[in-house]
Amino acid sequence: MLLADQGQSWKEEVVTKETWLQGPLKASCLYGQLPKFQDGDLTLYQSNAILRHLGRSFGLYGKDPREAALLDMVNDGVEDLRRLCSHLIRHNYEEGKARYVEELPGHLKPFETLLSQNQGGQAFIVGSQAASGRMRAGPGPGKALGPQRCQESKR
Ligand SMILES: N[C@@H](CCC(=O)N[C@@H](CS)C(=O)NCC(=O)O)C(=O)O
Repeated sequence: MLLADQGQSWKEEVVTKETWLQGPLKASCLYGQLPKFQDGDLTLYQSNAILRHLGRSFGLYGKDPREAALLDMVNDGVEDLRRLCSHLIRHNYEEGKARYVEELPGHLKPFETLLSQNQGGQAFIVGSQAASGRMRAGPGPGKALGPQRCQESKR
């Protein structure tokens, strides 16, 4: 999403479950997981590290260390929510979705609070320009998460 937003081109390699289960690709990944991101001779794993790298590269990581810290806080909050959603999808979808939807406003509240605290909700979540804080497509209820949904990306 960040690359598209920045008008960048990239090559995306979608890995099928069949390919993944063969093993060699998994064995070649630093943490045995995707996504993998290649930017020239830099190879990165861990989606948030990839996001921060792109954020810094495109000047989307706040104007100073304070804004960067706030962006980290937002990103970590989104990561918590993503994990909750991921757990629901993988382990407890049918029984857990009603409660998840019911509790979602509470989970989104911190982000609304931050937005409302910055220029009366008329600006961005941090500072006065778009930032990288979690420009990552997270799974929504009903979407399957598996290796086939993870990508290897090359900028
Ligand atoms: N902390 C890692 C987690 C990556 C992750 O959970 N990858 C999953 C799919 S999105 C994966 O590769 N699963 C296959 C496996 O573990 O064999 C990140 O944020 O990039």
